[in-house]
Amino acid sequence: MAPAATTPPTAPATQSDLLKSLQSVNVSPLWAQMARLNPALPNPSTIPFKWDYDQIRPYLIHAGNLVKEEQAERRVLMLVNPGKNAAPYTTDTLYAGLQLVMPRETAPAHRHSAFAVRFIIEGQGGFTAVHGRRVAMKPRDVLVTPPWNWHDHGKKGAGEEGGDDEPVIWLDGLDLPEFVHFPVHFNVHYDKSRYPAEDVDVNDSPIVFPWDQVEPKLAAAEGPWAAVPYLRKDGREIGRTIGALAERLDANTSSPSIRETASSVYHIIEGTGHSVVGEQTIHWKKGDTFSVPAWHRYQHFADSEQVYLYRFHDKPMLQALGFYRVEGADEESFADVW
Ligand code: GTQ
Repeated sequence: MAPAATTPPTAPATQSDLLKSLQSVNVSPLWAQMARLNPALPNPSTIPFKWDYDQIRPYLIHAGNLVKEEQAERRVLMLVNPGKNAAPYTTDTLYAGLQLVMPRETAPAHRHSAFAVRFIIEGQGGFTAVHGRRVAMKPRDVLVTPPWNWHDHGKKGAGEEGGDDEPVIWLDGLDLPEFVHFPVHFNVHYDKSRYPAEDVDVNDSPIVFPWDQVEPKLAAAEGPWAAVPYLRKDGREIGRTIGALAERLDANTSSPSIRETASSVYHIIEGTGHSVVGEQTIHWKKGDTFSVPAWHRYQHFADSEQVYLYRFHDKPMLQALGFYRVEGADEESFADVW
């Protein structure tokens, strides 16, 4: 059958008539939204912000008493950036949360597309089992959970070797905001709370980055500021989306000032000081966590004692996509990130 003849539109007399008629054929003029879609500068919605550990910790403990781990699946207080006012945004591309496991609990086994990197803040006798290999979670160590690996977390109680009555608390870093754009996230529950696992020494595990190996590297590095990346044995970043570093900043010194398209979440391992992030000055101390949105110039300043910082960022993802830029560099390059 021949297609039905369409009535040719009458020519609109004005731009405003044109705009009105475009809706009827489900198109929209780019020229009306060019500045929004092709902005002159990166324009993240999140803001520089600090989460105060001493303020948040009591609520985490209350949650530990009121919300059972099986009920929660993961007992986490998510660090919600006030610029977005919604999870999972700690920066526009990074999610952070404070996770708590009580003695003798199990955060049940699951696996998902998202990548996780965890910095252990406090507590003895914590452990995580990743795809059948159980490793200890010691304060200041960093552990990763690669995508699609079964994982459950636990904590030994009083009377168990290495356990006590205190909780274990760590900072989770995940690439959850990416799955808002790529709605391809799967989370599968294992049919038992623990995936069968054997104990593995942290020094023999590719997913653990013990602090006692990182600290000597920071000490050996020259200068008042040093950064040591967490890398896999073959030199690759810990994740395809997320990378992480430990930084040392000597007393009364400052880090280089940088403005880049990567965003970061910083956590204070040790010491006090402040950071200038964009227009804001953020004062911090041990346990605090703060956000550095994309294209906000940032620099850290130590008070009168040495500082250790932990940082995770989205640079691997931006570099893979060709979106990484630092202000003042690569101005003349031709398609080198293509
Ligand atoms: O430990 O598996 O903070 O799945 C958010 C989602 C932690 C985890 C989070 C998760 C986990």
